[in-house]
Amino acid sequence: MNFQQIFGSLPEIEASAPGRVNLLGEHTDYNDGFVLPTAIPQRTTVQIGLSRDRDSHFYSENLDEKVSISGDHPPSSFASYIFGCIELLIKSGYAIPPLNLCVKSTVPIGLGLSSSAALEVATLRGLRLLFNLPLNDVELAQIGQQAEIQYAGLNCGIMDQMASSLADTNSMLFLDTRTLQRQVLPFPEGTEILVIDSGVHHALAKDSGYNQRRAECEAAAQLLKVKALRDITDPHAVEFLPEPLKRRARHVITENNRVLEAAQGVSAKRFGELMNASHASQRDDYEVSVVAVDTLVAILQKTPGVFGARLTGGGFGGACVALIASGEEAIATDILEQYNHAGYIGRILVPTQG
Ligand code: GAF
Repeated sequence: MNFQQIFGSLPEIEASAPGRVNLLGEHTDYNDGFVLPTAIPQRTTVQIGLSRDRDSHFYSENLDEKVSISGDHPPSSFASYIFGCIELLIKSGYAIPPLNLCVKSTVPIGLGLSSSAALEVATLRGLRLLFNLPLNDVELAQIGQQAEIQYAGLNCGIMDQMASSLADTNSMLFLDTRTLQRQVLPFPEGTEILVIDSGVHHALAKDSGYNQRRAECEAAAQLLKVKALRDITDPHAVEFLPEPLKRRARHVITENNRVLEAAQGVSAKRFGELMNASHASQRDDYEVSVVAVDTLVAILQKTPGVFGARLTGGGFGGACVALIASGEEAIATDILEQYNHAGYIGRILVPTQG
């Protein structure tokens, strides 16, 4: 079903935003640190029109689910992200009337590729267009992040919304999440990215280990007497912390250092080494990987043509990103076969198939 079939009229506007894959800098954004994502070709599209009654109605083509909102009662599921964006705009003083909104997406859900940020940014772009709102791309990202925190319960950083709002698929967005200063950087020479779904999906919000990791980082920063872990650059400075805070803090510090090194413009070989080290740190110090993902990453890392590979996104399952030699995408078939022999079913997400 499309907008017209669901709402009986044509939409006034359409807007879209991409998912992202993070190449380096995991779990650093809520520590005021550095990240290096790029946009992926998969996008979320929203179509919006004015509601004919006093309620807003949101329809997801992917889920074939319609949610109606009366008053300011918060919904759950996909509608919470849209509702959150609209509520935050209303609270900022913008007059947003009841709406009909239809969403469809090619960004896979629960794989660490920012399906929720793509929905937030697409929604906010649509509302900016429809109501001529004086908001820039950074402000859109900030509102999207708040929608996620306040209405979806994930105490996230700002990487995903900034990447969805500002990144493109041809370059990396080097972002300082404290100052929001950013630089568009080329991929290492002679490389492209490969993203593979591990087949193990996650749900990050609310009760997952994600919010717990963030709380552990904040506790570590407090014991280290700094505003955020970004303010520590020497991993030895955390030796006195109790476990697991020591390992959590060590991951964040070494991960920030890896992003800063990569952003200097290193060779493909060195970039790959930094990705491999990032995976080990996520697995051993931050404990956000799972066996299936470790298996896929190990296969990727020993495949000729792959410079480096790691878990990407929030973790606890999801997708793996690899930096590979340009033109070598065919290696993915063999990688999937090996992964299959190990008992899992993977799927190539980037480059997009067909
Ligand atoms: C999720 C969050 F939404 C981001 O803010 C970031 O913390 C990421 O996990 C981990 O790097 O995608």
